[in-house]
Amino acid sequence: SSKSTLPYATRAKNHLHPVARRLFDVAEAKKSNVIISADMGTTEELLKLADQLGPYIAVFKTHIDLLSDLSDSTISGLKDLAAKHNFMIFEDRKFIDIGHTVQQQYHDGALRISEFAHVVNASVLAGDGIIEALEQTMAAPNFLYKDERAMLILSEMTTAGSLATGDYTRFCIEIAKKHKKSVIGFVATQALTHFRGSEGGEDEDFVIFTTGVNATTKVDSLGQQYQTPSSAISRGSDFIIVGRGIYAAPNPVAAVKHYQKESWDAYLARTNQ
Ligand code: 6AU
Repeated sequence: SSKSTLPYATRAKNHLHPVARRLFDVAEAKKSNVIISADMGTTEELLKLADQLGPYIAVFKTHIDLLSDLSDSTISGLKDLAAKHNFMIFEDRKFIDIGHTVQQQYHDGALRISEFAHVVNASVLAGDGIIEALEQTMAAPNFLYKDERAMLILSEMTTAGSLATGDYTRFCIEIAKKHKKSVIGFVATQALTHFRGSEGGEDEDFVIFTTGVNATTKVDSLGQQYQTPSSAISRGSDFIIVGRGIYAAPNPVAAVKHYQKESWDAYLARTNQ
């Protein structure tokens, strides 16, 4: 974001979207800009991780369809832990279908995403109809979580050979600018301010979530590519997303504290605090 040199507290005060304000408030309150990517296979493992790491993270990221035993207790357990530890929930569903289908995938359905996820992400491969469809559901008069839901556009990907680059990414920025009622930012590897025309007005402040972050590893065996926490933050990321770097570490709590410190220090340096 072009606002990346400002403290989260300032951005929280000025942001037009309540979900972005809350994200920045949580980050300040917990001194954490870490998102755990909780790619667990069972409810027990998922909730255990949320309880263990909850104090050190700003956001808990789920792939809810990885769970072999998704039930009411998964959803209620997650919501209870989010309240207990003051973290937000990001369902990494990567919506990509036609508007009519994504509305059904988002709201109700087997995964009940709208009930638990403050933030979701969407691909705009099919154009901006997908954003309009999700925005319509989020803003519906009878929607229970109005003003508590938002989305990110998946504007770059971390895998080798990704096609989400250049003009595609620029198109994502254009769409985000047109949908500030529901789009609060991007999943991207860096701030997107190097794109011409990306600098918006005074009121524009896109939040950057950056995945592909690992303090010690460069790649995995399936095309994933990593940068370090301090590299991500210094390139303009606002929140780092870490999966295996934390949950697969010998001691996940020690690991999350390490990532929290490295990325918070990088944020303080970037904002001259
Ligand atoms: O840290 P890892 O590699 O264990 O996990 C990275 C997590 C996974 C991916 O599905 C997700 O981040 N991800 C995404 C997201 C968040 O949208 C986009 C992307 O380009 N690369 C990526 O790894 O849960």
